[in-house]
Amino acid sequence: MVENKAQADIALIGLAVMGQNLILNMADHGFSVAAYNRTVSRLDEFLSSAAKGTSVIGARSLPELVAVLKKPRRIMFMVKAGTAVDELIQELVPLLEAGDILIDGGNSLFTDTQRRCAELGAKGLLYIGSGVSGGEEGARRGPALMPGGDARAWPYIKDIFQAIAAKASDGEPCCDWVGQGGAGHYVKMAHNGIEYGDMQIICEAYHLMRDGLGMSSEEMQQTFSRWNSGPLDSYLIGITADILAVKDADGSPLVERVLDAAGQKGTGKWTGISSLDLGVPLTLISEAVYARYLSAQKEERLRAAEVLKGPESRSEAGREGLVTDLEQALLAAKIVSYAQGFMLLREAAREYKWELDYSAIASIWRAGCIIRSVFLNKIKEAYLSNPDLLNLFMDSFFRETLEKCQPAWRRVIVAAVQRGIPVPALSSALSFYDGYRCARLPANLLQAQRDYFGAHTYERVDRPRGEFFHSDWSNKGA
Ligand code: 2AM
Repeated sequence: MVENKAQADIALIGLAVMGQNLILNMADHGFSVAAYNRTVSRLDEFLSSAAKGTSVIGARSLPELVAVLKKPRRIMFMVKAGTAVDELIQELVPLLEAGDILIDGGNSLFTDTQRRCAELGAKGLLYIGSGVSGGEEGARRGPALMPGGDARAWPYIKDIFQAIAAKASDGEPCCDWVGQGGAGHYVKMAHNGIEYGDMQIICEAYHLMRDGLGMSSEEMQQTFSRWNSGPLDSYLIGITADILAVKDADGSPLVERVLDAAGQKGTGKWTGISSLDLGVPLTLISEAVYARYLSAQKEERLRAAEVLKGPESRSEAGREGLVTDLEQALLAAKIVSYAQGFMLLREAAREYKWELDYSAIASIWRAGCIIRSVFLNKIKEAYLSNPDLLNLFMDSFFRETLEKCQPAWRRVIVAAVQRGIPVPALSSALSFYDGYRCARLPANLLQAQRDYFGAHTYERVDRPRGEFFHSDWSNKGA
């Protein structure tokens, strides 16, 4: 029987796997955690299995949970994003007092977090929306944490959060204060968008190797393993090598038995929507989302495959060179993806008045989360040496890497196009790079077209910006 005395450092609501693992992680670090779940049987099961023998305190009602907490109360929840969060908050609010802290660790849409932060702030409650990345394993052994919201709460949760977070190779915790309002959830959303992009370019490389170059799973497995000890060294390259090594019961590669129709939970889509809202050309991540949609149209593709013709996809000509080129193409596209991702963050910071520390964000992502990689050290360094960096492309390391990789990158795109193998992310990244470095794009013609049919006016290259002209374009040559 739990005595009615405040003893727990923090409460955690929502005992699905992520919630359970975060509790065990906190307990490992010496924090006293009170656990609650709407369906009480889940709590009992947790207390008698995974949490058995730990200091975890079970609470069977929200009043009981609130009563065992030290003040100011710290209550974290890992429940389904959306209305469940609002319902839970509604139930909790009458039980709390000014200064208490609520932390949403789910994948909430950042605009929801903005709204909740403001609403609860008006009631004197401190609201935090925190990105939690790293899946079940991360939650248990050390996730990357991206807390944002009411900054007054940060000193009260910093110790717990930084203790349970993953540690980067230099020992720094992968958790730091991100910014006001929905900044933490926004940065987590962008992380997930980048994750979509990283996964897509890896899949495109695999597609080209498998169908274009006729490589076996063993050969591809060895290739990814090799790449994992170079500049592409990352969690996602590593698990790709692992996946390619797994055999089905009959000894054939299991991955080839997996249906090629991708699922998603929506964070990549949110990232794309935000980029459209903010006017940021986030082409690689958006292509990655569209590639998932196209994959999901399996039945339609099967019918199309029977009638729509393309070139012979398999040609082993220049195979070894192309595999070497692919590594550089992946690296270049990855630079574009992160450059775009940070462009998005910069625009969001401007729009929502957040003071984002880009070096700290790259630092948080270095371990614990799905996009962890050695590459992020370079981004951290780039923003550390120049916090006002206009674009990652402008940093000498990334600029020189792109310069070095681009002949190989172009050869890969040519090889894919000639074989009719889709590489939407790898190729749109190259188009973006070529567009970004283009001093004179064809938008002059576009403006003329707009002025032609809609009298939308245009500016002139030989006059100051802000002066607008209209011409009678239909009066040919006159
Ligand atoms: P449950 O076990 O009672 O369903 C993931 O779905 C987690 O979110 C589960 O712990 C689930 O609790 C919890 N959850 C979903 N909707 C909820 C709500 N409206 N209030 C509280 N917890 C909720």
